[in-house]
Amino acid sequence: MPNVEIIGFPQSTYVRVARMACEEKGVPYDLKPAAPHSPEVLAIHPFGKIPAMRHGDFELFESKAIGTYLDRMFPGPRLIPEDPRIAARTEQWISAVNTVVDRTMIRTYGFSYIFPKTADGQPDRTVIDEVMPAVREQVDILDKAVAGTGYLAGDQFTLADINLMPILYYVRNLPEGGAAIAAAKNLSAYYERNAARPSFKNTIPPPPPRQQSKADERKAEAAA
Ligand SMILES: N[C@@H](CCC(=O)N[C@@H](CS)C(=O)NCC(=O)O)C(=O)O
Repeated sequence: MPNVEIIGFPQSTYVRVARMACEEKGVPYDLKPAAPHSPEVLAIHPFGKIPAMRHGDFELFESKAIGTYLDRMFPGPRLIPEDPRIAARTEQWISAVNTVVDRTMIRTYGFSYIFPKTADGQPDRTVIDEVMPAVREQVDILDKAVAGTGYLAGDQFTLADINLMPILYYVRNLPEGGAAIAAAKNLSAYYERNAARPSFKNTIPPPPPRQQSKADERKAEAAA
C-alpha cells in the first residue's frame, strides 16, 4: 500500500491536524502542498477545502474524518479513545473548536493580521478590537476545560488536543492573543507541554503566504 497523502498547504491549521494525527500514530505520509480550490484538492473535496487525503484508492476530506480514519486504520495510540464517554468528550471539543473557536481565533482574529482587508495591508484594528472580547472569553473557557487533567478529554492526548494545538500556535504569536493565553495559566501550561511533542515540532508551518494588499496592487500596476 502506498503512503498516506495529505494534500494541502502546511500553513493550514486543519492540514496540520491531519499531519499531527499521522505523526502521533506513526503513519508514514507524504505532504502534497496544494491551495484550497486547486485541481488536486477539488479532485477529492467537493468544496475545495484543505486538507484532503488519499490512501491507495481511498480518498477522503474533512480533518476530523481523516483523523478518525487514521486512528481506526492503523495501530498505535488511540486518538479517539475506546471509552464511550471519553470518545464523546473528544468529539464534543472537536466540534466546539471547529464551529466556534476556529471562527473567532483564526478566521476572524488571525486573518485580520495574516490576510488584512485594509487598503494599506496593515492589521485590521477595527476587526481586532471587535473580536478580542470573544477571543478572551474563549481562552478562559479553554483554560477551565484543561484545568482538571491537562487535556480536553479524559487524561490523555486525543484528537481534540491535536485539533486545538495548531490554533493556539498562531494565536500565541499575535500580540493580544498571546497576552490572553499567557494570562491563562492552565492553557499556557497545556500548550507548553503539548508543544514539546514530536508530532507538533515536526509540523511547524512555514510563514503564511503573503496576500497582496491594495497598496501592493497599486504599486504593481504603477510598475507595469
Ligand atoms: N471542516 C474542514 C475545514 C477545512 C478548512 O476550512 N480549511 C481551510 C484552510 S485552514 C480552507 O480550505 N479554506 C478555504 C475555503 O474555505 O474555501 C476540515 O476540518 O477539514
